[in-house]
Amino acid sequence: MHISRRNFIKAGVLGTTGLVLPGGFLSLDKWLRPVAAGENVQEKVAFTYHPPNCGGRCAFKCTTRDGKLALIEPNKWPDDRFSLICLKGISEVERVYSIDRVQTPLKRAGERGEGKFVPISWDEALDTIAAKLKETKEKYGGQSILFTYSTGIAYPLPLLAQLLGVQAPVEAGVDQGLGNGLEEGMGRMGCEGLFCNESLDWVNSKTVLLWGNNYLETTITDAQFFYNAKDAGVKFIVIDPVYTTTAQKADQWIPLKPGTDLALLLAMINLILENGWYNVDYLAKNTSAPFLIRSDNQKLLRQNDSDDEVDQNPFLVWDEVTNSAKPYNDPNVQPKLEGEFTVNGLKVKTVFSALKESQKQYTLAWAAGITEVPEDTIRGLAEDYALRGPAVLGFGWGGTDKWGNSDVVGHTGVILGALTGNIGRVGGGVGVETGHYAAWGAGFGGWELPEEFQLAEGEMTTGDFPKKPNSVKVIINIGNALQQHLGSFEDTVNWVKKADIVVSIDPYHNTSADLADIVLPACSIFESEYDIISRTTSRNHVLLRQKVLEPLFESKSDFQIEKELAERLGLAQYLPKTPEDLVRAELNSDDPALEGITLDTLLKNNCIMRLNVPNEPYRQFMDQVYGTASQKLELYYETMIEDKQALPAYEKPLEADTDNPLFQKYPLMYTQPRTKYRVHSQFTNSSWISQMDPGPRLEINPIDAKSRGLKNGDIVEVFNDRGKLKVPCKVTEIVRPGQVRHREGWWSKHEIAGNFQSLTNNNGNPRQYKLFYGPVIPFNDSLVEVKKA
Ligand SMILES: Nc1nc2c(c(=O)[nH]1)N[C@H]1C(S)=C(S)[C@@H](COP(=O)(O)OP(=O)(O)OC[C@H]3O[C@@H](n4cnc5c(=O)[nH]c(N)nc54)[C@H](O)[C@@H]3O)O[C@H]1N2
Ligand SMILES: Nc1nc2c(c(=O)[nH]1)N[C@H]1C(S)=C(S)[C@@H](COP(=O)(O)OP(=O)(O)OC[C@H]3O[C@@H](n4cnc5c(=O)[nH]c(N)nc54)[C@H](O)[C@@H]3O)O[C@H]1N2
Ligand code: SF4
Ligand SMILES: [Mo]
Repeated sequence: MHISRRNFIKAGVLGTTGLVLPGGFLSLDKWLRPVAAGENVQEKVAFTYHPPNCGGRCAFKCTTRDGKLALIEPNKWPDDRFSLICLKGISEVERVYSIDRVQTPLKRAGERGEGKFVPISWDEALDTIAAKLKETKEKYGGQSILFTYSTGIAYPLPLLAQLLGVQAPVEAGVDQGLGNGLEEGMGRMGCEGLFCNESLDWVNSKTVLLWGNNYLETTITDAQFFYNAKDAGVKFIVIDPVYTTTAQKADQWIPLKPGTDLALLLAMINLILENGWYNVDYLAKNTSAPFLIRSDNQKLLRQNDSDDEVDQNPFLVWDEVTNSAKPYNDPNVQPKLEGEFTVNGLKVKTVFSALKESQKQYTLAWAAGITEVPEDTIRGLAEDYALRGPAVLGFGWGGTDKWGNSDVVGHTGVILGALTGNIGRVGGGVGVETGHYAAWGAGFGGWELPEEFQLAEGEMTTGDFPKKPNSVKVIINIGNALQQHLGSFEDTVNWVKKADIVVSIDPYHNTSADLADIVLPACSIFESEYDIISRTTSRNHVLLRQKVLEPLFESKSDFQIEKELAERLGLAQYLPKTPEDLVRAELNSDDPALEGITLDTLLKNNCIMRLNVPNEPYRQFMDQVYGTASQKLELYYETMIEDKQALPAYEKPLEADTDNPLFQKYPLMYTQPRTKYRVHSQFTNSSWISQMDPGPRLEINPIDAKSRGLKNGDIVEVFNDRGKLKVPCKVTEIVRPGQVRHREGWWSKHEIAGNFQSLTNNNGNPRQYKLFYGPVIPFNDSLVEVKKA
């Protein structure tokens, strides 16, 4: 039987033709009819959490009636402030039965991307995949197989990938641009160098800068902490080109030209330096500001010229007492913050002096010209940040992270926090402050595989695969990693088409599934063959996921799919037998934060317990011990000397820059932020939510609309050399002249033509290869033009 994707959908929407279900036909209207409570109705309650990558992990109390999901309510957290749910969570009651569910294993019947499939049995699907994995591994080695995982999936453990020794990069290429710059200075300590203080701490601040951060939509169930702090008199300043939901509720909105944040941040640094608004004690005690830069090679001066570790070969500082160079960690030393000195005939100067010199050029007038923010506003921003008391520099991830100069933006954050002493401070914090990620954590156990099983070395970041020659012949796509994740849709499609076989494992038949040869129906988060599904940690709590529903249609859980593949490959004996075994292994840990938290106590406590962590909000680096070589906050990045970024220097965007010759052809900057209505590409298919969210649209300023003869609702073509997109436009002053906005996540079938990724830049900054996470995909660093379609 041939089921074309289009007919499949039509059948469902009209509700006239039945859907193919195991054991017969069931029409959609009957399936969706809610089951009311009643004497003969079997009602059950189970607890779970919501895992999509909004980061929230809301805890759900789910009621089923006669095996159908009837009600989702917030579960009660020990810290009751988190007992919330958003509209996306509530909408799961309907979305779980969405017409977009993949119902049976499917095999491609037409061209790749055409969307024609025929149903096949699980045995045929898994036999085919297992045989291909075996054959490819034997012929071409482990690197020829790529397992990709989307963010926030239930069972993201690459155990089978590891058993097979294949490539499995987890999420490389997104959310790491700022981190490249922040963690170089703060160190890699779990994520302490990446995330700000928990927003529960905002009430202790005086000023909170939400920088390219639409917190009220992207951290929606923590919005209360924004309002609590506001009620306590905290000043909120939003720096965003768009008049966002968060900007509308803040005390001040500073709109700037997209991609020019670096100029604003550098001018703030310069103002703080020029006016002496910095904290001398903090700089001398906790940072590398007194370290000495050698005039010969620009490296930091150390005790000797060897490559020995810092404890053998410490950095030197200039000691005020002895007037000589001394190890920075000598307890008697009183380091000078400023000055030029001669050590063994070599001229050196302090990092702080070099910083002062290098930042002088970033004047108010210069920054105002670049950012289009008035000089007075920039001055006010720097004053508020430096002088009003504890201040937060809370970056989002959808703004400055998604530009070619994101690492330098992160670096300026480290410098600003160091100058003002706002890192490791109650009411302070510098880093990412979105998606509920800043919280106390714990050290969990895990499932140990024998030593001989190791992942193959990753060839490149996920973002690079579409553009660079690589060994990949088999792509196992667990969740919608490709269509949604990566920039430049056409590059992604061209790359995927070169593979020998592509497998999509997802509950929903999205755009990526259409690019696959075999599509496997994964269980939704509510379903499993097992009573216990998984565990997670969020917002200082441990949460457990129970089975709520039996697997719908012919779906199988990710765990089961992995297990059945492993069985065919003779590897199943190494895997946990059930997800419960895995959860028990994870909870088996010496970490005092987990004391008393076992599977049994979790079950007794409705699947949610607070970690044994302090009652204080999580705050970064309160001990002022950093994960860097010197354990200090390091301001000078030796890895970046050749790139002239050892101290932060202005760098234009890669593409979306008015001086770029391409700007003459494509004069609009293309921004693709998230929305409260979706989590990336998820919930596009929630019919409840679509009653509020009218669908894809391109937002354009009245000035740009007028000059192109566009009026509200016109269908426009958005285009650049990478591709095009056809979509209705909305004329609105929310976006600046020179900028257009399309919320990310819509699937190709929701657009009139094209895909929102058809236009996005996937050429990362080559400089970032030197940095820990490699280049970030600069989605926002994209130019387009718009015309009436
Ligand atoms: N243009 C542009 N692109 C971007 C960004 C941008 O700003 N602009 N942002 C980037 C960022 S920051 C991120 S984090 C990524 C997010 O990119 P993705 O992580 O790819 O985003 P999602 O749409 O959340 O994808 C989740 C997919 O996994 C499936 N899924 C959910 N749960 C399960 C499960 O339990 N099992 C299986 N098998 N599948 C499951 C869902 O159905 C969905 O198809 O996108 C990046 N892409
Ligand atoms: N509801 C919901 N919540 C989510 C997610 C989701 O998909 N849906 N995804 C989660 C994930 S994976 C992430 S990464 C986070 C992201 O969390 P946020 O960073 O809050 O995400 P966005 O709203 O995409 O981007 C923030 C803002 O950056 C602005 N921006 C764009 N370009 C620039 C620029 O050049 N300069 C400045 N200053 N601002 C700019 C945009 O206008 C936008 O308002 O959200 C998480 N939370
Ligand atoms: S989408 Fe996020 S905020 Fe909404 S219910 Fe789910 S976890 Fe909570
Ligand atoms: Mo993200």
